[in-house]
Amino acid sequence: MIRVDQITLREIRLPLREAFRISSGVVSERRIALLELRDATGAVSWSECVAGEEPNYSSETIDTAWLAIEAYVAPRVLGVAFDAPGDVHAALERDFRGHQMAKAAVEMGIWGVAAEQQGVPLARLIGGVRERIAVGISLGIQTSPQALADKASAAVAEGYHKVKIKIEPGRDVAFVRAAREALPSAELMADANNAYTLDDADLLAELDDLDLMMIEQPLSHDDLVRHAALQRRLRTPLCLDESITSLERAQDMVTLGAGRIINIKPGRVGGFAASLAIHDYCEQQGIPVWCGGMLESGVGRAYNVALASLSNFTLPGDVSPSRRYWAHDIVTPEWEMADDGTIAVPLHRPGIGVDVDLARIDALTVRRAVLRSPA
Ligand code: OSB
Ligand code: MG
Repeated sequence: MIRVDQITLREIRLPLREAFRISSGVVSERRIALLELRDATGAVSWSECVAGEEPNYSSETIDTAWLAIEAYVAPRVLGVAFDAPGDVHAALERDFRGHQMAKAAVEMGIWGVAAEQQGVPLARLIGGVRERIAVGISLGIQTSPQALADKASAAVAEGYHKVKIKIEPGRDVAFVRAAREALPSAELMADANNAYTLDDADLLAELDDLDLMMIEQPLSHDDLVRHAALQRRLRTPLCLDESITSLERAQDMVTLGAGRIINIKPGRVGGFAASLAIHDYCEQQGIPVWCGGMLESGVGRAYNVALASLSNFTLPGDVSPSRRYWAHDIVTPEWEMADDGTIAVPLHRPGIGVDVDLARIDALTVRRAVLRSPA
């Protein structure tokens, strides 16, 4: 049984070490919503909302998520006894459309609290089987093909198992080709964040010659049908990110042939229960999955690392170590990548596996709200 009685919401501002540019926008400082959840037994866990400042990835932003959590999500869980954390997702979906990132922040936090309460590592609670996870890097759009090739080469030298290259019209084939020429045998992929249409199929087909692991979400953020048409034209597997917002959309992808790989971001699908369901479905269907990232702080990263320890996460995730993003992370220990390009799943302690640096978080906090169960 689990009953959360208090959620403290905070917004912090955390500057990225370098600006991150994708086809739909650029971010240089993350505005991050953090949640501190406390249950009736006194167990505490932290979670993170991955919504960005602008609605360029999905319709959610940190500001819509803040409102949704305060007004709609928290009231559905505060003071409510759930048999298990896996029951929260259904309670948040009933007559409540959208706001997946807001829901996920609370739902995942409840998984974190459950792990604390039961005295088990989060990865064990959800059935993780790996002790270490393979790490990939996501490189933002660079100013020139050479700059990209240099960054990609440095990443491979550091041990990264996969290099994801952000592309957009005008910065695509020549850029990816430069990386491929610099790294003939590296695992490379491209991510377009919806920057193309089916009219660009000939251009995207040129990427087929560059031996990519996959091309991620080239077409519209909510599209499946056109991706299916494009997949029929390409040898390279398509991977869907933005379009997969639920188990049902994953099933639709398979039914339509809209892609052959899924990037699971728990924030995008409403949390861990939906992530687990998509993972299990994909495993049955022979669809590999990997864990995507949303430039999370060390708190959100803890959940991604736990998720990526499940058996069908067979491809390297966008789960870079803390120092890739931040001068100083907000957790101790920081997330570190070993020379072999892996991160250890924290299995030696209960909960999410890291401590938050509360003094630092207090210093970074720009707003705060304490939400409690009705008396
Ligand atoms: O499309 O995967 C994406 C970051 C923000 C929004 C969308 C995406 C990304 C990334 C970052 O690729 C991956 C990471 O967190 O390292
Ligand atoms: Mg993506």
